[in-house]
Amino acid sequence: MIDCLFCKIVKGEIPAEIVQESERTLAFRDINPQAPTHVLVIPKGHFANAAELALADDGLADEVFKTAHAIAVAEGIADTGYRLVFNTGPGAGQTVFHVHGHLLGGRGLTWPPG
Ligand code: D5M
Repeated sequence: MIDCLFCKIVKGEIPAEIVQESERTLAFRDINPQAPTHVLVIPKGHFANAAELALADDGLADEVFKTAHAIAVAEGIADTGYRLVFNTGPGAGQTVFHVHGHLLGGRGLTWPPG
């Protein structure tokens, strides 16, 4: 999608701190981190949100989840605990409409979220 920020990161048109890349997924550090580890995990293909991704290609959703967990292990936060958040829709705080999982950890995380 032409005007999608995360599609531009996938194409290398906008810089990002890449954490992990596979044929179909990309993970990079959030520009405005909310925790010591705050990584965004995305499919390279454009899907507006988590529901669209799961309906279109649930194998790809699986890859996104597995990628997030592998990064949590690599960052040393898998054992203490981490949060994987998919804000879905403006009412939930989604601002970039290319599905992304926020992988958050490295500090105590309270519940409920704001
Ligand atoms: O989350 C969108 C997230 O995207 C938000 O936490 C900031 C992050 N963001 C925005 N621009 C960039 C760039 N250029 N690099 C890395 N991270 C970025 P949402 O759930 O849609 O509110």
